[in-house]
Amino acid sequence: MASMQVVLLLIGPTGSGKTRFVRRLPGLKEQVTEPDNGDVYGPRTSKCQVYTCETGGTTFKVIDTPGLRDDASANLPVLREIAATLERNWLNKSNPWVTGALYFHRITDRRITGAGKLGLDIFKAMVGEGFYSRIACVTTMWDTIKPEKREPFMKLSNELSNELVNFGGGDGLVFDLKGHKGEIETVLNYFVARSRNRRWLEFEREIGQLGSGGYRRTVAGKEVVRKAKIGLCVIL
Ligand SMILES: Nc1nc2c(ncn2[C@@H]2O[C@H](COP(=O)(O)OP(=O)(O)OP(=O)(O)O)[C@@H](O)[C@H]2O)c(=O)[nH]1
Ligand SMILES: [Mg+2]
Repeated sequence: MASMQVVLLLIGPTGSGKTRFVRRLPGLKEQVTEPDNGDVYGPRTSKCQVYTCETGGTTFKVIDTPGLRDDASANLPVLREIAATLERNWLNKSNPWVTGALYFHRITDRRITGAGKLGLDIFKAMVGEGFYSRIACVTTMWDTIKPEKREPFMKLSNELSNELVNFGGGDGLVFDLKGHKGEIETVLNYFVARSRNRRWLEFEREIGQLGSGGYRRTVAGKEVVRKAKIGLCVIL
């Protein structure tokens, strides 16, 4: 039997730790060339990058994406880039490529508001209901909080889990990354069993039909345009 391939899409606000997650992948084949200058707030990844890693007999393709932004309209180029990457890397358009999706959130942001909430809404729109059993959240920055001060942050992690469950996100699994050895493998392994059957990520299915140029007409594209209009109304 051919060894199985798990393809994971990383989505989340800028600075939420997607590229750092990639850096920690076990058995990573490519080098992460982006510098990590430790600046939590500046945007860094501007192009999607597909990384390969092999662990436990499974090949993982991990798609690092540009971060989502507070300003809704700034997310359209992000969707365009993801759409183009999906289209470029597909082996066969009648078969989905992406088998799982992860939403990243910096736990130190506390509330799931602003870019966090907007990001989660875009994520929901991208994955679609049929894919809910193949998503999970990752929370980062735990190592910056003293263990005795973590309790309020645990509540936030539960809130995020409830958000996932509320929109039907499988078991609402949230991986709190605390810097422990083996925690990245745990995240990867979660998706191995879940990747067996064919399931379409909504955004991928739509791009298959519309072509990557049709990204604005996807559910996620429409959601971003709607949010951008609301944002403009609030400013006016
Ligand atoms: N201490 C600590 N720093 C982190 C953690 N996650 C991310 N960072 C740092 O925060 C900064 C932003 O992290 P990135 O991984 O580049 O964030 P990103 O989600 O890829 O951001 P974009 O590429 O803009 O979307 C980097 O300097 C990381 O080293 C974490 O869990 N702990
Ligand atoms: Mg990045």
